[in-house]
Amino acid sequence: MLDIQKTDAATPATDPAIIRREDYRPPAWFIPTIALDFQLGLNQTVVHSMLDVRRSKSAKYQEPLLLDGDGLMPTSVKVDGAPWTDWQLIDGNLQIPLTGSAHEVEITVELDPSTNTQLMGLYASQGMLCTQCEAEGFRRITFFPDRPDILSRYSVRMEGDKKLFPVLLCNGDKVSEGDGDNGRHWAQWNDPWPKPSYLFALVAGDLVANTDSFTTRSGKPVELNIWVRDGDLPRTGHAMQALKDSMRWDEEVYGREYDLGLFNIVAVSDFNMGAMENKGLNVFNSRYILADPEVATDADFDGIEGVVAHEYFHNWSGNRVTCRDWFQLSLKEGFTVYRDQSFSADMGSAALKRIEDVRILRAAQFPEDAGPLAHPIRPDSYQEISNFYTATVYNKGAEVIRMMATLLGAERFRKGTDLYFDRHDGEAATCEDFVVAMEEGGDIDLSQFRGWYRTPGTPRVSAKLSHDPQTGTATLALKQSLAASGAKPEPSDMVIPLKIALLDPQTEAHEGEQLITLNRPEESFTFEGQKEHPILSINRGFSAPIILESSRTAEELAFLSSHDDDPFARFEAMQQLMTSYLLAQITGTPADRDVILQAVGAVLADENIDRAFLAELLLLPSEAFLGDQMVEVDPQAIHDAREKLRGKIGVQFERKFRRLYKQCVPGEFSLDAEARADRKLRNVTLGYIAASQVEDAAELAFDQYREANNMTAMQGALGVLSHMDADERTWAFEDFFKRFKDNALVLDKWFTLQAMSQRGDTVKRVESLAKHPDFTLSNPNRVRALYAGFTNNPVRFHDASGKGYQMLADMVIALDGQNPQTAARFIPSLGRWRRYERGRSELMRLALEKIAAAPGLSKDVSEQVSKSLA
Ligand code: 0A1
Ligand code: ZN
Repeated sequence: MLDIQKTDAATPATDPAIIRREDYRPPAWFIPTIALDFQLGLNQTVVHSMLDVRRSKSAKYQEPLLLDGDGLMPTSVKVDGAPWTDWQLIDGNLQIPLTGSAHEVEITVELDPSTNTQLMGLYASQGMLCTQCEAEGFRRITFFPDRPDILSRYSVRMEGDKKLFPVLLCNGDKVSEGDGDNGRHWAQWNDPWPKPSYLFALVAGDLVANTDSFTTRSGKPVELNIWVRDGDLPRTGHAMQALKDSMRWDEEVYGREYDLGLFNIVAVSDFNMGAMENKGLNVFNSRYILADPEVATDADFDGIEGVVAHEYFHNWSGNRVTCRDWFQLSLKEGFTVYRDQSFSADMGSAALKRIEDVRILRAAQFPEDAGPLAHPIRPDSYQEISNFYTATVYNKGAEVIRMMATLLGAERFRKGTDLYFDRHDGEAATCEDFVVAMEEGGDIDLSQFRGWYRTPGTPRVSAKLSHDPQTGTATLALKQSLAASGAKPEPSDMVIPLKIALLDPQTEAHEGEQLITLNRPEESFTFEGQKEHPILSINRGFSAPIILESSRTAEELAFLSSHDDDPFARFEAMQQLMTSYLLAQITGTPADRDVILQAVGAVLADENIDRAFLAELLLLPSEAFLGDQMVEVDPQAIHDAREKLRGKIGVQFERKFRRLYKQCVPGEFSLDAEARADRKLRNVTLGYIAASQVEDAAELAFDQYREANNMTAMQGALGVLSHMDADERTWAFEDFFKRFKDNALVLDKWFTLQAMSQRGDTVKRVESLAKHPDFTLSNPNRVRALYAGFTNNPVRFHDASGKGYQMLADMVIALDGQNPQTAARFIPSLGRWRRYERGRSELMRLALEKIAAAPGLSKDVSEQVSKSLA
């Protein structure tokens, strides 16, 4: 019987279903194998699936077979070879009442990839076809129980026009191929490893490959391909090197080998996220593959290395051991981010990498954890899972794994991960499984530590060090507290591992770093043999993701900024020193600027300092970070205070900055640490020279732009020029556009740099850039280039007129009709409205209300908006 109850799965915005972690039930049916046939076309693709369905022995009831579907209509259904009419569509899902315990179910559907603007499921991008299935995209390709705890063996036949799609790729190994009729050809792919549907991928297009090989440590050869469009091939070398380095690193550090004879990566221009770890066929946003010095900055090169590694590492942490349900997302993501961070630290400078990781955590995760969208790294409920690919699940998740690694030490941590991989290989596991493996492998009790999995919010730790000269005892008094979003902090009992050292103010040395663990609301630690009041170095290496409130004086922080031997703590001391001063300035409290100038002078005079590290030490805390420290944010006041200090530092050390600027003159381009450090310091010093308002600043920046042989220098110069009112700015931006208008990734930078300008006319400029012929809502990279650039520009996005908020709201409403996932990612920048001063707060709320009132909102946007307004 054909009974179509509802084909349009649009959920009413008022009553979206809430999915809860506690409601998890094991599947009633399993699908051990699936055979798929794709007749590919850009406007019409016919998908035929053959499912071997088995009723679970533990299923209590005679449950019908329920297959998820999203926007699909079957054109044919067969059961055990016979046409079958006893099915219904319920909310887009296909229900088939079956009586036996094993059946063969065949379903045919037709898709139009060219109209798939959500970029989930099978879609067309620049003439090629590709898929994105995580988290729930497979149900847009065929009817299937689209949940990660159903693991199936896939065999896939794909057929299409040989001219349009000369390359046909899928997961696993290509077992056969051949020519068909009418200029068509086909390929048969089998993946020997059972996998959840979210790891399925298919690509068909006119692509060329950078081909290389890798021999695993047990001697198995692996063919490596990076597939790109013709012309992009010369820009794939860095990604290939990163892939080979990752493969070797995972063998050496985690004992994990690759498990297929082929590893394919495909770069696509239209992609909602960074990349996707589909088994044996990673699909990447081209931004994380393509690089050469002319078009990519050093940060872009690092991004490529990190993301290539991340996706590769998922082969074990995600694919071989996958997630039972989406509440466990941090099981694969937190762990894999921790793994890619460790890899990048090993490939380059561990100190710089840690500073960068913490910067990202503070910029993206801390605000999330303090706002209306806060959630634990293992959430308890969601409406739309796409909204939970967050900095909390990824980056705080990584910090939680890092803390376990710290508590266990390298050797026991490795025992824990070995046990985890061996015990759960081929399974869909939970975060709890991971913690149990750590406990057993590492011989440790993590009962209390589990608090990190269920508690949202960033813990605050106050630290006070006192000293008794009579007994030579130093006492460190620690207190911890936590706040639910917006509420007052309450005492808490998280397990907080703190690396500390006590520095002797005379010798500038200490007697060794110690790991102390705070696991009560309040606790004191005593240290003997301290003749003088020592200087406290705490949370070294950022050993715990907390907010530290210490009673250290400006002089002590200045001392640490020169003498702490832990690079992160040294950097942190300088940041803290600058932050305290700026916050005092903003709120009109007296504060000593000289101590900062002396600290900056001291690091500038340090002969032994690494240039890249010096550049980090010189950077002022960001405006967003300063705002996060305030009860009521006034973006203009923050901007003014920060610019004033920048100007003062610029003037005070102008000669020194000019000297350094000259010393950092680039030679032939190289990616080695020295050359990169020079590029970094050169850009930072240029920024300070410009901040000192000297007459030749624009000329200097323009010269740097013109003479640059690499994008790091170009972007640095443009960044400085972008804020100026000078002809050089106009010339440089015009020239840049002309030069790079055909390179989408570089053109993205052109949009971003202008959206990030501090100039008073930026709101207007963004408005006109949104109408630029090269702007489109159809390409997520371009949308992010303009609007994420703009929302990351605190002083201009928060223009007192509220125009910036309105522009963003209008864009979100327009984009939501096309690509809800990407649209929803812009809500958090308005969602922090409660933190702003009254005028802006009200305008931000009104912008959210406007979005909330728009008809036909997606589940993605409505979840984020309603939570933000609640
Ligand atoms: N698992 C990927 C992230 C990812 C998630 C969802 C996507 O849908 C558009 C795409 C990618 C990772 O962590 O790399
Ligand atoms: Zn990931």
